[in-house]
Amino acid sequence: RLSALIFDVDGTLAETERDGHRVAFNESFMAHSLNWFWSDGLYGELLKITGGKERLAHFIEHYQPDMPNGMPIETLINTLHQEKNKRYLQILQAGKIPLRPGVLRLLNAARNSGVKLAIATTTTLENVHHLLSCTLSSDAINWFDVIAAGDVVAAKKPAPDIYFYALEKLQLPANECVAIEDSANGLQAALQAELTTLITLNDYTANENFTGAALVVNQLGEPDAPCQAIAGSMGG
Ligand code: XBP
Ligand code: MG
Repeated sequence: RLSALIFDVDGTLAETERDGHRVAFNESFMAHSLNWFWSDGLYGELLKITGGKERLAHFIEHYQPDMPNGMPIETLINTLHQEKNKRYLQILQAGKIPLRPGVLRLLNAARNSGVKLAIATTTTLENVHHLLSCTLSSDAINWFDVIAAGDVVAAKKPAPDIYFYALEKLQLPANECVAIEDSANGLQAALQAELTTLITLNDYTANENFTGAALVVNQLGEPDAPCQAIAGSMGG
C-alpha cells in the first residue's frame, strides 16, 4: 500500500542548483568582495557536500586555506549563506526556476488519490516555502503533510536522519512510502531509512552510482518530455 510520497527538493522538485544556488553563491561572494567563483564544473564537485553551509566550509578548507580576512570562519560562512539565500529568493521570484517536468502532475495525482505528500531536504524551510510559492502558489505548502528541512536534524544527507524525521512526523512505516531523489547522497539517505526510492537524474547526478534504487528515470515525464527508464526494478 502506498501512503505517502517523500520528495527531495533541490534537483528533484526543480533544477535549483546550477542557475539558482550556484549563481546566488557567486553573487554573495562578490557582495563580500571575495574573488571566489564557483564554475559549473567546480559546483558539480562541491555538490557532493550536502548543505550550503557545509559546502562553504569544505570549499574554504580545501580551496582557500589562506583566509582573505580576519572574520571568524563560522561568522563568514553564516554571512555568506544568508546573503546567498537572499539572492536565491530573488532568482526564484524572477521566475527563473520552474518545477521539473511531471512534478506537478505527480503531486496532483497523489492528492487526488489520497496519497500524502512530504518533503525531506537538506535546504532550509524558508527555501522550500519560497520555491513552492514561486513555482506553484502560496497555498502549495499546505499540500504537504510534513516538511522536514535543513538543520532540524544533526546530520544531513547521506545520513538518513532527515528521512527518519519525516517518517516519524508522518507516523507511517517506511514500507508505505516512496522517496523521490536526484542524487547518490539522497539515495543513500533514503535507503538507510529503508525507503523504496525513485531517482530522477539531472546533469549533475547522471553519472552517480544509483545501486539500490527501485527505478532510475531521466525525469517524471510530460507529453512533450517523455520519461525514459534508465535502470531499476520497480514494476518490472
Ligand atoms: C541539496 C543541497 C542544498 C542546496 C543548497 O539539498 O545540498 O545544500 O544545494 O541549499 P536537497 P542550502 O537535494 O536535499 O534538497 O544552502 O539551503 O543548504
Ligand atoms: Mg537533491
